Amino acid sequence: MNLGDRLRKTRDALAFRLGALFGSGSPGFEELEKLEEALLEADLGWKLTEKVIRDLPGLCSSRGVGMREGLALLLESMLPPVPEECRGRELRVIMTVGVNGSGKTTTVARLAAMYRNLGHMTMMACADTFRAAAGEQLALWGRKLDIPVVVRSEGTDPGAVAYDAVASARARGFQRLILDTAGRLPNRKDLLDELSKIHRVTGKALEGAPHEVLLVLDGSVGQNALPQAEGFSRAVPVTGLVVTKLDGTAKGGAVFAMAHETGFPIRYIGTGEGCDDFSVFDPVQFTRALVGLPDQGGTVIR
Ligand SMILES: Nc1nc2c(ncn2[C@@H]2O[C@H](COP(=O)(O)OP(=O)(O)OP(=O)(O)O)[C@@H](O)[C@H]2O)c(=O)[nH]1
Ligand SMILES: [Mg+2]
Repeated sequence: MNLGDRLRKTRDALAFRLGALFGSGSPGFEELEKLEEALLEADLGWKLTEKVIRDLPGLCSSRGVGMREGLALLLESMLPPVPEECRGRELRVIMTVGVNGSGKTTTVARLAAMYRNLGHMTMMACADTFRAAAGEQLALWGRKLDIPVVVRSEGTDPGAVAYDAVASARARGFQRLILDTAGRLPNRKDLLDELSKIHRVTGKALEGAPHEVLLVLDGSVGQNALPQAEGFSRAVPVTGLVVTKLDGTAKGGAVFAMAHETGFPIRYIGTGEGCDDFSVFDPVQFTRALVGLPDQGGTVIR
């Protein structure tokens, strides 16, 4: 299944509905009105939708492209650049944060599998000692993927788990440690303080760690992602976003609003429940898939 198919719901809402509009040449008033409606429905948000409607006609004529190409170019330009994946062999710690059920644990397993497949010695650690069965959930992924997992009993201080996991990864020569944390609401000061502490303690175990803090967002929350990003970045220095569950929503346009408004690059996307339903985010590929343009020479336009 290609990316366009996995993003089917949003793609259909945007591209399929607009199939008739996407002719060649500059869009007229009526076409723009219908486009506006479709973009709002895909949860692009008012601000970005307005920008598209304002800039699209000019862009189409100055670049000599059709509406579909022009829309792809405009949407791409709203995404912050994605940093290169670090290929270094020294230990890097990656921490996931987010609200309850956003897909953190699944993301930890997927990232661990990705790094292992890139040839890095990888381990996972469960700093969610709050939710019953959180450790078992990660341990299950560990057995399935054959990747070691650090798990401590429920109620253990999550900072202590993080510290021990980093110390153990260092001592055993691991190159990637992916840290899972408990789900929490971004308006709970006590829980955000706990997160700050996990972050701080990790840095004590290894200078510069965690090297990445990934905020995991459920793609279907749409515009509500913005207060989450604000809340979490008050507690920890978020370095990027992971947007999950994009298979189950027609609101994939929110991805652009999330990235544009927060300024955080989108690093990975989840498009299903399996370990493989996960991609490194590629702004061009994603945008083209959403508006129904072929990825590389294929025929996707509908
Ligand atoms: N359809 C779909 N489901 C997903 C995706 N990512 C995660 N899920 C599902 O979402 C549910 C919650 O995922 P978890 O990874 O346990 O979420 P979490 O953030 O760790 O949850 P807490 O630890 O309780 O806060 C599980 O049923 C996952 O299978 C995705 O990209 N698409
Ligand atoms: Mg979890």
